[in-house]
Amino acid sequence: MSEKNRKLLSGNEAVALGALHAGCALGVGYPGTPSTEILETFSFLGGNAEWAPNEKVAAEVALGVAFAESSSLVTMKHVGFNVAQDLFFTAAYSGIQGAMVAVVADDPGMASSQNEQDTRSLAFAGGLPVLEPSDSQEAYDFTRLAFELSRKWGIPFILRTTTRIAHSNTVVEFDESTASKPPRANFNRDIPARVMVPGHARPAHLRLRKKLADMLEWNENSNLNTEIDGVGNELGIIASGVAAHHARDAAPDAGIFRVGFSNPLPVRSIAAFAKKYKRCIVMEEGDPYMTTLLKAAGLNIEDRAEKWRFGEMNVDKARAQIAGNLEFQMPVLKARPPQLCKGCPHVFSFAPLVELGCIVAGDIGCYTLAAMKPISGMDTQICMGASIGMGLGMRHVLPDEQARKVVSVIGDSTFFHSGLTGIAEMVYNPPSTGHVVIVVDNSTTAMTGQQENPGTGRKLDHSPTNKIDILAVAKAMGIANVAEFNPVRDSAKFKEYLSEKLKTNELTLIALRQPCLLAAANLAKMKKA
Ligand SMILES: Cc1ncc(C[n+]2csc(CCOP(=O)(O)OP(=O)(O)O)c2C)c(N)n1
Ligand code: SF4
Repeated sequence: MSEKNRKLLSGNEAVALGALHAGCALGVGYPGTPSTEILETFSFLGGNAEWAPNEKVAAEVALGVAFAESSSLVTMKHVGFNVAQDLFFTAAYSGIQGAMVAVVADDPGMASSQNEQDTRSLAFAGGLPVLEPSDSQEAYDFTRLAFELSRKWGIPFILRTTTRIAHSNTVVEFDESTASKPPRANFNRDIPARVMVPGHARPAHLRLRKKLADMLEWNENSNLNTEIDGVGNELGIIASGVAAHHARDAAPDAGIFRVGFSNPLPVRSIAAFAKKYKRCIVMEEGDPYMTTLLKAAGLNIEDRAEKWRFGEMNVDKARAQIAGNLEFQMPVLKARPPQLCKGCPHVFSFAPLVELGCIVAGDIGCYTLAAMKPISGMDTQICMGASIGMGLGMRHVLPDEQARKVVSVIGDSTFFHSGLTGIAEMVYNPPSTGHVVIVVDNSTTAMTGQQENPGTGRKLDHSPTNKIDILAVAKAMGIANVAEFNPVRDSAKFKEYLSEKLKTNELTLIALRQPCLLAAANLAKMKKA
């Protein structure tokens, strides 16, 4: 192996390289920590990559590529998988003619997310096969394999990573001479396979279950799952992802069964492993996914205490689980609470809302930090795009005086992600007191590291493209009043306009436009170029 084929890569970089070498024709996704760097790296390495407005659209584009016999990568964070779920559950039925790999990055411990759901549980419900790499080498190898297996079985494959896998650097060995070119695309008409009306979907569901059964047989003998013999027969640990390495460090003498292909779970092989040990436990980040399935299959493994489902895994936690030490506490890092940057335009956008005593139905982005002290200017935040619907719900039921104080605040990227349908609801079912939506447009997707979006007029690689005008869209959809202010320079004018519109029963959308401070220099450079 030559030196140039060994690189220190993060899991995300390894996935990007794996996709490139697998001959991926198009990478598409929506940013979200800890998955964002995958597509950026894929593009940097020369791959064809694009940001979609949201994860569902990204998955739709990727499915189109796979229907056309080519190969696609789609990336998202765990909550993005919820957005795309409608497509995935039925794409598992229809199957594909090419290859489609979805990388879904989970965030156990919620370093930068609103929940810590486990993608494996959702994939299991949808009948979607899951691979789980445990380091960057496996992130590279499993990505390449996922493309092969997806094409072999004719189904989208999920590559589930977690924060440590995505962001830790480990050595990756690869052989560039084995890299494939993107396959030639072709479309063959097969209406019953791809038009999922009930008459076609019923046999498609049977086909999916048969495919999963066949895949399970294949997985029982696959080398994606590895077994390390223990010293003696006291303890056996069944583990996946990064937890497998922590298990090995915490109990070097234990036997380890590392699961790399976790849906369909190779229960028979695991049962044979478990039989060799007096005591068997399961170590996994997130839900007791494997624990539940293995116990349901009658394996003699220990119950996993509820405590171990919260947060990330590390060696100390692995030791505590082995010892059954329920008193164990993960050390709390003394970090400064997150704050908006000094001089951030969002600070200026929220000041008038606080002064006017608004009830703010908020959304997700840098501006969510306006909920923190000293601004304390946001009252709700649940998931992307929810600000508009939640604001409307409150307007519908609150007494007149309170209803007139409700505004929805949403960022520019979030507006295109899932705010447009909220606007449709607002026009279709307007509250009797009207409503006001404020789009805090800082010309970028700041929270995840300054990605482009359909409102910036630039593509993923920052080259120019069509730009969607938020005010024109709102006007075209039927919002009576649209206006634009600079929140820093026109603060007084904005406040006056807002307070006037809150008194009417009309629908209003206000765009507050001032670039993110951190992005300003880049934006100026791109404008000049
Ligand atoms: C479904 C989903 N996808 C992705 C994310 C990650 N994420 C949170 S906010 C955000 C976009 C923020 O951009 P914008 O609305 O423009 O606000 P800004 O951060 O620029 O203020 C993203 C991608 C998420 N929380 N949920
Ligand atoms: S990154 Fe930009 S949008 Fe986010 S807090 Fe800093 S200045 Fe504001």
